[in-house]
Amino acid sequence: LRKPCPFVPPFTAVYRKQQQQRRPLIQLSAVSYNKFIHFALDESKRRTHLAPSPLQERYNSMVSMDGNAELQMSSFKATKIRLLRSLCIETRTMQVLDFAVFPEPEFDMPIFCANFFTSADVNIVVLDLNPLHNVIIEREYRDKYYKGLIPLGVKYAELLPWGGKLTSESLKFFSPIVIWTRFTSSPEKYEVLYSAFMDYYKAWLELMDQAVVETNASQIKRNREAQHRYLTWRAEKDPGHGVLKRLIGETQAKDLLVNFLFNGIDKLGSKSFLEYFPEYCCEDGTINHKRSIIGKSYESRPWDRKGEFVSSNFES
Ligand code: BLA
Repeated sequence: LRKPCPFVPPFTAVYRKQQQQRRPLIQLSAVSYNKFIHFALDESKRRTHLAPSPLQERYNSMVSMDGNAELQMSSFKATKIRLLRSLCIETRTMQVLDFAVFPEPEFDMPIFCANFFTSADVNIVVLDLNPLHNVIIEREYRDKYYKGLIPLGVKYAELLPWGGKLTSESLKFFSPIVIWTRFTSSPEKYEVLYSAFMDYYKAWLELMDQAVVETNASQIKRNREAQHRYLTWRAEKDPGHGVLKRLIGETQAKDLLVNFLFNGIDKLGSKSFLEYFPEYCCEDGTINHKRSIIGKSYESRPWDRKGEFVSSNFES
């Protein structure tokens, strides 16, 4: 296996030398998402006790079928955290981060979500505190978690502009402060992304600190079902599925999605994908393989600077 590209941060002597000599930087070598994971783990450990997840034993590192990619996985749990897990993929031409934190069902706080895909010419980024409940309809829920974070969202919406049309169904899983963006690699963008990641993660940890345990059984049930629906959606329709399939084959990709990345599908609920999303049902009763039934929409950011959903932007 080829060693992963060494990370060359902008403050190192190597980086400065490259700049001075005006040699073109191989942009990908400047991108490593390990630094993001280290930050998140260190910061989490300052706030809570992270215990290893039982998943760690089975999901730690893998090499792709062609031997060119390394997949690194880690997972933890904590008092309020059902599962904190990360997947980092490094190849000569691609870097991927999939980092998420799922709360225990006794808490209705958002799910932390960082999905970054970097290839030689493009970065595809989703960074969000994915709401557990519908923020377009449930204003109370929206205000509870996002009201204080709108200025943070506005700041980064300017630095990392809206990435254009996307699978319409995805928007229901996003919050008013979602960062959905695409850009070509540069050290500057990488630093902006790192600072956004740090700020969003610190904001999420703050929500975790303040989250009060729910004791009402029907509310807990509602939280559990909402998280189950989210996991069911992502395990079936995640845009990363194709890449994972190419790297490790369909069987292992499906295993990784269902049992590691979106772990909990078999424990948090029993409803099927088609029960949650019946519009995906084909005539023969199977799941439509299309990623989207509605199609792509939302050319521009459908949330205004006050965090209000601007539905007039909807075009399907
Ligand atoms: C593209 N990834 C995308 C897009 C989104 C996301 C919105 C744009 C395409 C689209 O409209 O769907 C991410 N979508 C999300 C997230 C949620 C969602 C986070 O609904 C959460 C609810 N992306 C990854 C991983 C890989 C990856 C792990 O997160 C690879 C292993 C790859 N994402 C990837 C690729 C594309 C993409 C290759 C472009 C191809 C495509 O558009 O399908």
